[in-house]
Amino acid sequence: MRVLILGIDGYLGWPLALHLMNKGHKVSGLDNFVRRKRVFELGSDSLTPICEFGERLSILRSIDSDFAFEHFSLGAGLHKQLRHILDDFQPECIVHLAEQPSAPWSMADVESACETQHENIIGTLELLWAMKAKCPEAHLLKLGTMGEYGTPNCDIPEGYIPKRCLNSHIDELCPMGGLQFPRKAGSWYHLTKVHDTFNVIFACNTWGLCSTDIMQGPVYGVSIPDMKDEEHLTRFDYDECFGTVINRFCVQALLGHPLTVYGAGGQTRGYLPLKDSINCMTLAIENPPTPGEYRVFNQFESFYSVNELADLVAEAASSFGYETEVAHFENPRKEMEQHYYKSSNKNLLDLGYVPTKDILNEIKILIQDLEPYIDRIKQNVIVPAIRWDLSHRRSQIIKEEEV
Ligand code: USQ
Repeated sequence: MRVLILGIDGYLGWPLALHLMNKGHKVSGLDNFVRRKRVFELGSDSLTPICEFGERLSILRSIDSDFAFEHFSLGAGLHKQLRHILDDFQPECIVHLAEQPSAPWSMADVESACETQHENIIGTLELLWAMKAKCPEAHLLKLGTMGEYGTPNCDIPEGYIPKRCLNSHIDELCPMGGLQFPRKAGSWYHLTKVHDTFNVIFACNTWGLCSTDIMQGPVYGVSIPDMKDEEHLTRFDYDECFGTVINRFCVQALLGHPLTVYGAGGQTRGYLPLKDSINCMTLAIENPPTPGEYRVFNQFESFYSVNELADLVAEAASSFGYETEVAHFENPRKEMEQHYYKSSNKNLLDLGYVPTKDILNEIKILIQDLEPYIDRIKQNVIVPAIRWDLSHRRSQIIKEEEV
């Protein structure tokens, strides 16, 4: 299948390209390298020493000598250029990973909030228009987030309110059944995904485009089986903006820094390892929706609270001789710290997703993958300073009795 990956230089885009090309798909890609730039501006860098994109191009061209790449920014008003690119590549599937993915970055200041909303919402809108003009039959695989739903006090379905009542002990038809499940995003970033959702649904209903909206939980890990050499590793961020919690905890454990549990640590999300994320996206690509269809896949392996994750990372680290302290830090975010959380991921399971269940083992693999790079860790990007209340200051450790 001809697959165009937007954001091919990123944490997910790079391993997805390797995986799809190894499977024989015809891949092409776009990127503007803004992720590299933003991480540098925070005073951080990928922990894995990723090579310049020129070298990455050589790696991809050693798999497919015709591999095509364009330096391109979505959301920059380059409508004609985008239409040309789609015309040239004639993709059957477009994987859209070219959005600003960080909640804290979107909360840092007005510039970051506006850039996030513009890049994500307008970028996707530009893409929808270009698809309508040049490849209306292509499948748009769009990265959304489980964070669109927030943390409601009921089970989270896949996109839509089910026909039966959400509380399983009540066996009644729900009058709201079939409507979109309510959204309650927790950052300017998460809100962009909500807005995208509605724009994509509109394009499917009105123009007959088809799309899979992946509601993905936080991903962890740095390698997948397709990576044979160091230069195949994906980027690995651990700063307060671009590092997700398990990835950050593993770096902290290697550094001997107390694990930074925000607040009470009861915050629960659906997590998945990098290899599962790549497998799930591949399943969605190889099993496209029908014309005009908009479908939702909740993408995660299982649910964990931050406290559970901290204990798992401490246990994994101690098996390699790293004694790890778990600390509670003032929560820089505004979020519920104890709450009900349960969600369905039936659509992917039905398609054949086999979740990697042994999270402790995955965390051990991650720690081993990162060990060679301990000397590259920058300690000053660990403790968060971007706060949802805009009082820019580093979080302090909370005393045990105050948690
Ligand atoms: N957290 C800590 N300590 C840390 C970092 C995070 O306790 O050092 C907590 C956060 O407060 C939050 C949870 O861990 O409750 C998850 O945070 P995260 O930084 O791993 O993930 P998040 O900011 O929610 O965003 C990430 C990706 C984003 C994706 C989202 C899926 O960056 O692109 O959309 O995961 S979800 O979380 O389901 O919304």
